[in-house]
Amino acid sequence: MDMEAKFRQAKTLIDKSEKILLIAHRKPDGDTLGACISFYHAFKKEGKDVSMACIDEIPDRYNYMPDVRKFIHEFDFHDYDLMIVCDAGASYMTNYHEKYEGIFDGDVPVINIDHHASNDDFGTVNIVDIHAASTTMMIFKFFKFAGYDFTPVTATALLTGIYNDTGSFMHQNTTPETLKVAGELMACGGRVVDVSRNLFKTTPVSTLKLWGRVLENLKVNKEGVAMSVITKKDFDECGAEIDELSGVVDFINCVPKTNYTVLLHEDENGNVKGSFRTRKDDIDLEEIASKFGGGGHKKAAGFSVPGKLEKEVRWKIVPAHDKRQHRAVKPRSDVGLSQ
Ligand SMILES: [Mn+2]
Repeated sequence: MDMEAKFRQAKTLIDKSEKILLIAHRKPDGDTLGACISFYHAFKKEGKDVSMACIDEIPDRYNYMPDVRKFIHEFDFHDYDLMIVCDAGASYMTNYHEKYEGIFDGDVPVINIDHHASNDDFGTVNIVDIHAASTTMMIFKFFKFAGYDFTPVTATALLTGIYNDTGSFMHQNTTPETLKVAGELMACGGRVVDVSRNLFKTTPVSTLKLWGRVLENLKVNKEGVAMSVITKKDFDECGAEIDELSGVVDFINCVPKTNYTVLLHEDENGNVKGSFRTRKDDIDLEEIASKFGGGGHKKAAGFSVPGKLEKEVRWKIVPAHDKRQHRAVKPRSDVGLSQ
């Protein structure tokens, strides 16, 4: 079915529903939240009774979007005429599939709007476009189809999703279309400065300290691999949580003449996690990560193995009278995996 037919089905469901619940995915990001907030304001304007739900707390950095504090965590889905799940790569990504048995069985219709290849079409209407840069890019098109207004609030929310998923227009999914849509949203009053400042330019001290450790530990080996490590002790000493590490591997994937970048870190459950990134087209990181039981994409992959990180330092004595013959005897340190 083409996109327009799906939009028509979704619009029909929305039009006949009085009480609508918008659902964001767990560990919410700018795309799922921007999607919910844009729908929330459009439906309010249509005179509907709208609620928003997310299993996890909404991070403070999204407070620039009006009504973002109205997200609820618990609900009775039977209270609603329609549920719209935004940006969830699969039904389990909401984490409500276990909490509320039968939630997606169709007693209450579900619109599933998303752009992940992993989407399992769990909705009554499934609007899934794996080529869309963000879910909010799809909602932008839906707004046009449905004739909803772009206000400064809805435009800012939609921009938030585009910014989030294109890494502020730096990832490969940045196309002439994403820039064109962003321009149009700005022209409708979308506040780019609010989005970039809160999403990309607001970092707590604990995160900066942790990232400092990542930078300090960064080394490039003979094979042209840039590698850094973060241990449980680093998290403790910086007062940082695991999720504060997110984004730093992309940040360090910038060393000239390297083949790829690896960031290893210990988690709170006794695992070592590895994240790989490359800027090269001829490197397949999915294959490298699969050697550790992981997976992902060609340019970004990862793995998780039970174990901990141990530093190996090898020392050699350099006799003072014989320096020239022992040129290569600098203390050498390597990072190894031990389980
Ligand atoms: Mn997304």
